[in-house]
Amino acid sequence: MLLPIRNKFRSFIDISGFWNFKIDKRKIGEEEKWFNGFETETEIAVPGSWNEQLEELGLLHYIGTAWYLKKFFIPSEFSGKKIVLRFNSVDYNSRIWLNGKLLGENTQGFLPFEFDITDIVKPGEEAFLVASVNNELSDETIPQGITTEYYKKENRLREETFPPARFDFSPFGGIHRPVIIYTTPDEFITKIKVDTKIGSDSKGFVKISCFANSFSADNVEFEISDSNIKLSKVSSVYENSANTEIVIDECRYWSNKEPHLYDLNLRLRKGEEVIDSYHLQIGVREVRVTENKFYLNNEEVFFKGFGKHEDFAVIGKGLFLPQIVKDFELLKWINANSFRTSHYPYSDEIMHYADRKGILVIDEVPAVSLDFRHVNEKTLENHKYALTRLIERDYNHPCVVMWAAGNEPNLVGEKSYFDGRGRKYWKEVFEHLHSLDTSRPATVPNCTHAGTDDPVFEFSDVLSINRYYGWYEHPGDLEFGINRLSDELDLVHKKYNKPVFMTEFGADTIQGFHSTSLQMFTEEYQSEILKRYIELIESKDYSIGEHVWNFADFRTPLHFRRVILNLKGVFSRDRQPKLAAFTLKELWKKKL
Ligand code: BDP
Repeated sequence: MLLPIRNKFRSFIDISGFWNFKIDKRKIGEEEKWFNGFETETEIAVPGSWNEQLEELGLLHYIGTAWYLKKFFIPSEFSGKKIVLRFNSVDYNSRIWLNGKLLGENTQGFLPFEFDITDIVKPGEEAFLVASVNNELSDETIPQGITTEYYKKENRLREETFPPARFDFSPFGGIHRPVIIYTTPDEFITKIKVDTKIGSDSKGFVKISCFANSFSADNVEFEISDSNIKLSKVSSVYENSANTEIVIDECRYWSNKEPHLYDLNLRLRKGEEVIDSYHLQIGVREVRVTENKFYLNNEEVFFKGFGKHEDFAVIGKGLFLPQIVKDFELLKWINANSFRTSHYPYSDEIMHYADRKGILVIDEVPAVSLDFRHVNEKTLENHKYALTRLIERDYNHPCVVMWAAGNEPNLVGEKSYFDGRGRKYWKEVFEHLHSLDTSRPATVPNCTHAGTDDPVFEFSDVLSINRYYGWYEHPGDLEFGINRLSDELDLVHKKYNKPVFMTEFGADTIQGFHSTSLQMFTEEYQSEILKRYIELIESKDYSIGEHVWNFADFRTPLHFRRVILNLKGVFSRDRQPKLAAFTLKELWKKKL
């Protein structure tokens, strides 16, 4: 599934904007055939979550179904082309109708999905699109859901949040990324896969596979260029694909220090006649891990940065371009070089921006806090499918240097995780992941409950550790917390002989709270805890990185532990720095 682009053969329109909107608490919409149109006075902006936009209608914590309707015009120029409807992401489940006809459904949030609508619409005429969107989660979905009943059954009443969630971010609902109508020629390029390696004498090796749904194309012309070079090769199409390898002498490798991108142009041809073309930017680079280091192009990398969220006031999880610019400027300002897409795939726009700005990304699938009492075959199947879809979308991004196949399994310490179920599960997940990509390492951040015997460590290439000693455990007792962590890191490295990455640590902090002694929630406490963790992490020669939790404050479900937001941000939700931001800026100036 390639990103829609405009060129001689392809075009698109973006139908984001105001859409008609109607809540369906009783789930009567399908029965009453709302897909043929419905009356409402409410409008909603797409992209954007419904929660904060329509808080005044009682939707701040709404879990359920809502309907969207948009009338739009299919441009006359789309005539004679194949026409595709693409949602860049809808959270979490959706069913889509066009002109009253059911196109299908999608159950993978945070990822794009499409429908061929050529036979349903007429260029030069209006069409109407209806989506029923539902943000309920279950044992089988990725991420998993939870209900009030479970808290009771599991005797965890004080952990119950509103709305119930297995994870610590608001389960916002809505059409979160743009909705696009795009065209391709009848015979067209469907998929491109780029693999790069670096060689001796500054050589760069670029292997490219081009897939096409073409019965009559003869060959593909592959062209790599930048302001200095232009290299091209032609390969025959055989069984709908063509492959080549292009060697770049004096190659400018992509790295966080110099994120050089080459233009890759592909031309699908009948003889000499071009029938479709596609352009993308690629970076030539290679990553690998040893037992205690992470290398990018044979140079050691130490990761400094954050776990983030897609979260902002009013727009919720909706795509908001100014925020991307701001966040990347702040990453640069604070001397960070990386982030993790905790706890789900981020927008295409963010991934491309990271390619251009040289920010290293750990790309995470939304398998957050899996509870193994409730994991079943279907959960595993959905998990693998989410990985397939993520890797398909992001494979060609040079910024993606590692996959996170999940986050904090066994968060609540269920015993069943250790009875062989956890091991069997992760074995399958990692085998699946490596069958899709052998060029990048993979990991799953581990939590305190799963501890140093976490079965996920056996399969992870990097041991990712999330710890909150000095906060959830040993609150206020930094001394004890740091010593405990030090022992644990040594133990885990010794046991598995793999590099260690501290993927989460932090403290909730209320902007403007200060004290002369170390008190939780003050800006001084956050600053101190981060400093002490960083000193410890950097004292270990097997450490490859430190990601502070979190980049910015973000909205969570209601719970007495949370003052509306998770306040572990180094920046506030509106991106103002707390004291710790200056501490990190100073500390990160020094390292590598
Ligand atoms: C970790 C989770 C993260 C939470 C964080 C916290 O990975 O999603 O937001 O704790 O509690 O367990 O702040």
